Amino acid sequence: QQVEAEVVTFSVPSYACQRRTTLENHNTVLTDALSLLAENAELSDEDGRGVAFRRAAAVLRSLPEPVTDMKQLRGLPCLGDHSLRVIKDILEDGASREFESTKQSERFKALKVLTGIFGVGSRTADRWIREGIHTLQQLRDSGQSLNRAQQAGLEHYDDLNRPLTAAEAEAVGEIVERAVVSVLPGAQITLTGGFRRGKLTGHDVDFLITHPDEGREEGLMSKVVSWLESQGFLLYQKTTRNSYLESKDGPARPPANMDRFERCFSIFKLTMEERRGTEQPENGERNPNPAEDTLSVGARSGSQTDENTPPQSQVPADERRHRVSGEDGGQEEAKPAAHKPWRAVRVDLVVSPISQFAFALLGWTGSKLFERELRRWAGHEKAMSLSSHALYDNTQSRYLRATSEEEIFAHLGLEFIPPSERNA
Ligand code: TTP
Ligand code: MN
Ligand code: MN
Ligand code: MN
Repeated sequence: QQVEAEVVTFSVPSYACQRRTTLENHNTVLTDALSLLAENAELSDEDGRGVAFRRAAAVLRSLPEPVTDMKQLRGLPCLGDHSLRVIKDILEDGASREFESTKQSERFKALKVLTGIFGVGSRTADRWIREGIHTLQQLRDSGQSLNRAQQAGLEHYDDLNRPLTAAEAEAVGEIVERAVVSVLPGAQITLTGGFRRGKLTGHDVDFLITHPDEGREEGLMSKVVSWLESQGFLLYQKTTRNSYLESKDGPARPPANMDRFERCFSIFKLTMEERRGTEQPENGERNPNPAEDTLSVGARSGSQTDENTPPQSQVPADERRHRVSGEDGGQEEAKPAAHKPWRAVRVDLVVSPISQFAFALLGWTGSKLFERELRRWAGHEKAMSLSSHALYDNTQSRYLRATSEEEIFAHLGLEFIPPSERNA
């Protein structure tokens, strides 16, 4: 009992959207293990298990100090038997068999490599694995047909799997700003996603675009894309038009987790340019390695396949498909990446009418678990439906308006959590 009295215990609310989760993590060994098991579950189409591991990891991530003893976990939410077993193995034996064996498994490694291709989801990867394809080279040699997104993903694989820096995100932001200002003066662009949460690196850069006069944003995306294309900034783009207003069931209850904004999944070509004044070393010397120069105009991007990648089912049947040619692949790989004066960068653009802007901003800032928990809180605790478009109160049978994120949290009866504390 005395020992027990000395054990530090924690008190943590159940929903991630009730907690402040910064980037500081005192339990990385545990959260890395649970996150990998979550990823493996998600890649194996076991979403329920995936969410359970994600929630458990998020609880540990929110703790103010390292867990050293299982007793400290008493009373904590979201820790199921399976997660507790993994944590116990690590705390008491120094390692989790399940984590180690999953990480080393051929199947997991192949799923990671193949879904690391932009445009390839877990189902496609699974089909390829069943056909004996485990590596990029095997894919290239296989003659599998790839859609346009997958071709671009394979071609820019290394760039898109190399983390982006905040400076690179900023450089992309300047390009997007130039594009938006050129085609619609007065339009506003806001950084969303991980970089808005203060992450130091990311797999893509996410932007939300709007105009203070409702309706002026209509048709904006195609103009922005045309401008970017004309300036040579785009290696790939796929624009999906807004389907919110015209949908059969809308604008009644918004769907749980899909939004229907006009959006563009793209790959930018970010070129190395003169380093900007602010980033020059004090002695004014230039970085001898051009690959480390600040990218500012031309191309920058990077990312992996993610939720934003259109699911296979959404790829139009008429989309041009190409056979992978082993020879082409070989040539591509032979290119000396180190001397390439640009990099590919994944960029997501979303256009929202100003009336939905606060919801879009909240929905696109993440983290993904934070978003999921906000919707769960809204539904289970408040009888409301939250989407990136609107908040519907099922009890009052009406939409609740909001012009800021703060108002949305207030409608939901939640304390406001700033973006930097949404890193659940
Ligand atoms: P991501 O860009 O996938 O993730 P991230 O920016 O948090 O992290 P990373 O550094 O890996 O890029 O997603 C950003 C947010 O966009 C995330 O909260 C989920 C949200 N989002 C989608 O990804 N797809 C959608 O269809 C909708 C509606 C939102
Ligand atoms: Mn601390
Ligand atoms: Mn992102
Ligand atoms: Mn994104």
